[in-house]
Amino acid sequence: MLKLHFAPNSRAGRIVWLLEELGLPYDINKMAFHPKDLKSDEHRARHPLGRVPVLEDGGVSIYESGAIVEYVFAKHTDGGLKPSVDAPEFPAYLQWFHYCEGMVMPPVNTIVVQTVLLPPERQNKEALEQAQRLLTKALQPIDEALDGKDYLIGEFSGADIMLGHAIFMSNRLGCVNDEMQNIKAYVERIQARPAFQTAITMQ
Ligand SMILES: N[C@@H](CCC(=O)N[C@@H](CS)C(=O)NCC(=O)O)C(=O)O
Repeated sequence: MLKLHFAPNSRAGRIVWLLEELGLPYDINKMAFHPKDLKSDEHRARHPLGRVPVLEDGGVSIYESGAIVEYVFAKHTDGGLKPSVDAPEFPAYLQWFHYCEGMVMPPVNTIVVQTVLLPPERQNKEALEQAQRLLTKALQPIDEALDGKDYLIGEFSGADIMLGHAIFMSNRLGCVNDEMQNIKAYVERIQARPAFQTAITMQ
């Protein structure tokens, strides 16, 4: 049985969403988003930085949300929610899948640190504003790519589980401006998916 190590309001939600979309059974270890759980010796043995998500599968233990999504597709599905290598959508699938952690999450991380995690006296207005500008720029091409499409490559795919989750987070942080109409509609579409609702309400 797959076992997901989880904390609420984190990237672990991507893996709940994935497993729910695929209808795969799994056990879940719910931890608090707090150093007492995440930085415990027990959890550091699973992830050296004490982060989530981590997935265990028999003798396998794997971290990095994108790697976990690809692992689950390869090991537990017949192709998964991804186009075949020969499909015209395949390059776009790869691009948006990796754009998530590569381009969108770095400024999102800074914004979370500068608004939620640091006490007010240690927050840096310049760092925050720079990250907000960077995120707005990084979201622009996604808004364009979604023009006339329900999901990033047309059909719902693993790229939506990665980048859609990051965009949902960005929107919740108030970083999707009203001109990005395609992204706004995309967030609504994602939020209407039952598997996403299960993931995002899990505590
Ligand atoms: N690139 C990693 C990032 C993992 C990560 O930073 N997870 C955050 C939650 S979203 C975490 O565990 N933070 C706890 C901490 O920094 O102490 C992934 O995609 O899995």
